[in-house]
Amino acid sequence: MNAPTMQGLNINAPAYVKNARLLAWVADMVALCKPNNIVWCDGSQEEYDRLCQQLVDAGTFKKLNPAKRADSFLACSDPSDVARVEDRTYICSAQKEDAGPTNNWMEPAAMRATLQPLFDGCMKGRTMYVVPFSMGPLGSHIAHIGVELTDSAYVAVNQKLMTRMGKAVYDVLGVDGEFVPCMHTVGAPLAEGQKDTTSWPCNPTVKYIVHYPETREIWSYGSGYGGNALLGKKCLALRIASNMGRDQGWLAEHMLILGVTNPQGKKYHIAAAFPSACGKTNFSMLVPPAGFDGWKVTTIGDDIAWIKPNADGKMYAINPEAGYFGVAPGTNTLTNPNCMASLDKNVIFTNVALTDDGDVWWEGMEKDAGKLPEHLIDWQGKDWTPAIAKETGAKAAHPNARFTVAATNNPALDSAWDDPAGVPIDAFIFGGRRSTTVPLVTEARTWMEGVYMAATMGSETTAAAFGAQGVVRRDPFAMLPFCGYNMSDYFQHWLDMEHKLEEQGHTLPKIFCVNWFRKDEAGKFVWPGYGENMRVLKWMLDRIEGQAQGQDTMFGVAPQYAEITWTGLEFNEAQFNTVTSIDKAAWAEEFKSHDAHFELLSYHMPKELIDTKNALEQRLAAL
Ligand code: OXD
Ligand code: MN
Repeated sequence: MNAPTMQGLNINAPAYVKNARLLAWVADMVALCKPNNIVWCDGSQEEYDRLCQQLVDAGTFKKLNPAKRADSFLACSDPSDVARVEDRTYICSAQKEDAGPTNNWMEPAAMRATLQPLFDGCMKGRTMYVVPFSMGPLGSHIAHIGVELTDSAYVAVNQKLMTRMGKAVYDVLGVDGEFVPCMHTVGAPLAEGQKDTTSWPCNPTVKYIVHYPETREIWSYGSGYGGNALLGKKCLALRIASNMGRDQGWLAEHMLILGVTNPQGKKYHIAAAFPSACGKTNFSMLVPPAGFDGWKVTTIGDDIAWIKPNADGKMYAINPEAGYFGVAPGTNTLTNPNCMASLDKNVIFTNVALTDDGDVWWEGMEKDAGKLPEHLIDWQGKDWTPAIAKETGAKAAHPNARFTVAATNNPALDSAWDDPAGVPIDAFIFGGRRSTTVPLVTEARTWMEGVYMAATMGSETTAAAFGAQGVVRRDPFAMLPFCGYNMSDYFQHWLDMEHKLEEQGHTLPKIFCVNWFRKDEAGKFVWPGYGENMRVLKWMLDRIEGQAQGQDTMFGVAPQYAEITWTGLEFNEAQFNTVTSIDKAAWAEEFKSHDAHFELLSYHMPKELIDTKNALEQRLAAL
């Protein structure tokens, strides 16, 4: 099809697309964006293969050596387009207060007026892909549908791996079903006859990631990377869904979901929130260590959970996604063997390095090989050798380099991962990256205390993600960049959940706070982490079963040394104290910093959280 046809507004919808609102919206967006062509994605393997080949022909994808990595590709982005752009991300609620102080805001009409000229003709010379997807198992009462219109074939193929994408979505959508419209453009229109001069078109200077919470719309301009462009993930499944959850009485959370089965065959489900770059994928694929024969950990999700109360008195969670968009650097068979096994075939890699034999490489893989490779092509297409790296500090892979892979590649995938009913949650875990202060694990004495722990959670920034290193960034519930409304109202939503659910006879999940990252005076991590986190997980299950007494501390109930299963690990009581002790002076400073955090969030801050802080401070004073 060519330009005149599109201008004639024949959108060529397949007969099986019957949703009137969808058809009208696509017609409007074609009129606005003026693509040369429209492709209605059906989600088939044939279509995936065709689009991947097209991306190879365009130079966006490099096909990897099939003997090393079957059916896999490497894409390298524009160096200006390598991560989510939080400073360009907006929640455009009607009232500024409803976006809150942690979100960028612009009045909706003003934002629409800003975006209109940018989207006008933004797809000239390009194809518009119509990408229908279900966040969550198709037809699940917890799931929601989105439709992304994008001018990026890279986005279309990533969405095939990351979501339940394709024709079957239209059956669920029917004639009048609801969907979230997700508009995406790389923001690089081509003039008549002009060809791309780059294999990663994007707009190097203008980027907008915009959410209208009241009308549940997403408009993304200028970036082709990750959460900026794969709009089902952070934009729909967190920012828009958190609004839906608030209005409809459920939770949309930045949480992994795992199953853990004990040797007697009893299974538990845990949902755990950690800020970006704190090892969520590793924890969700944990391999139990020595001393845990007969234990099994299985993955339901690695990043996002949608959790709804159920009539049986439990909260049920689904993973709205169907794949993993994980950070590659640091991943190896020591840190995450299940993940490495997931990456054998059918993977899209972005911004990792290319080996001379057509495979991929990233920092951390030398731990498996026992040595660095002699030569690579780095993510920017330059030669890389250990000598160059030593001299210039150049990284072969970008620190935010990613793999996109379907969940079904994961050898530890939970058998219920795609169950439309979801899985019942026994406990929530909240954890940040803190080299001091926050202990290895404590259990909140009450729901309120758990909400306090989550609301004040912080993480030390890593150079890779946020610039300055080692600064504590408060990241409440690990939702700072993802909560689609005022953060204090979100705290209130969590607090209200307790009362509503108790009235309905619910047993609420326990809440735990963890910190795998405490360091000793020499600056070395004390807790071994990774698979060894199983020891902490087991203590939590013992608490659920009433089999561990714990000990009361200022910040919740902590394990006694003897309550942790130490078989297979040398970790003495002194080391245990290093990761569990409560430093009075450090905590006094910590509470001051909670004050500043609550001050920032003072509009609608629940009074109960301030009272909880005062009560904890009194406990500290009494130490
Ligand atoms: C992610 C993130 O990519 O949290 O999951 O940044
Ligand atoms: Mn995440």
